[in-house]
Amino acid sequence: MNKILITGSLGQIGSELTMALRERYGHQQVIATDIREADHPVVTSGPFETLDVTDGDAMQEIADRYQVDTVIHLAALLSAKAENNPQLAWDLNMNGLMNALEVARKREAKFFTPSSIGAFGPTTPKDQTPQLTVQRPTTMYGVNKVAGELLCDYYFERFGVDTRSVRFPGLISYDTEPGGGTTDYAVEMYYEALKQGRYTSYIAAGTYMDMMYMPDAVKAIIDLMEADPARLKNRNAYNVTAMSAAPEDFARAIQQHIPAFELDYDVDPVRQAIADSWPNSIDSKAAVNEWDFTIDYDLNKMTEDMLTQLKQKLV
Ligand code: AKB
Repeated sequence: MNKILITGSLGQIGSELTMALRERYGHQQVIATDIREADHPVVTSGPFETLDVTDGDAMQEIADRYQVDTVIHLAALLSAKAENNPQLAWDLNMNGLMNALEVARKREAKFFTPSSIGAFGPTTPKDQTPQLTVQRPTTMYGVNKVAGELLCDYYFERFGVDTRSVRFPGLISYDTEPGGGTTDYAVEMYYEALKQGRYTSYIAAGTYMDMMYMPDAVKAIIDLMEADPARLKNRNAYNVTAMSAAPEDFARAIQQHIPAFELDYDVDPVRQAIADSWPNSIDSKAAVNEWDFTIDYDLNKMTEDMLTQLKQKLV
């Protein structure tokens, strides 16, 4: 990876991945793009271009101008927003992905895009969901993710594009808030614990989903992209997880630092239905076996770091 193009670089993953890749490969080597500009080091610490990923010609022009050899495609609409506007989700998530794959094909570039636990559905085994299993999601986001996994496999088999992907769980981070996901409640809980000392969850008690702290997610992307291709059998996309947790588990972890913190519930039927259709916990053995996937943060270690970082951010 010498010249890396990132789409959605100001989003939740992109804002941290861009900075980590610039530290690792050099600031001029990572070309950040997003549909908007923002007051963020991603825009000022290296090359930045505005890009709407549904404009394939514009993406190709930027990739050619910078002579990129790696494409990391992150721009996407998350699950709850996609459910509110399924037509827009299809356009952005599928045509954006197709454009990014075409750029990778024409430039003979390496390719990464994230899939999600949203690629599973109600008929998937719920606990320790295997790498290879039933994938019949009931959300537009899930349909996009399964189609995306298949499209990435197709580009690898048909055109030899070196496509790689992981099925991310809910990602928890303090730099950039997620927008429009089902697992966002966990991030909101940390913010509200510090701001208000309380949080009202739109996801019901007892709803388990996989989660991961952003430093582990960034490490997973870099480790997978640097992995020996000869070891990669599953490619698109590997199950990865750090914990399986319900709202009350986050509350208990927060209460160890803020004893008066209170959690109550006002369940949103749309996002609850999405959460109920996803696994309780997934099995990441294939990622461990094929590219040595590891994590550094469990729920308690993540909670301690999140609260420390957010306290500094919120003063
Ligand atoms: C979402 O909730 O939509 C995302 C995801 C799990 O893919 N965080």
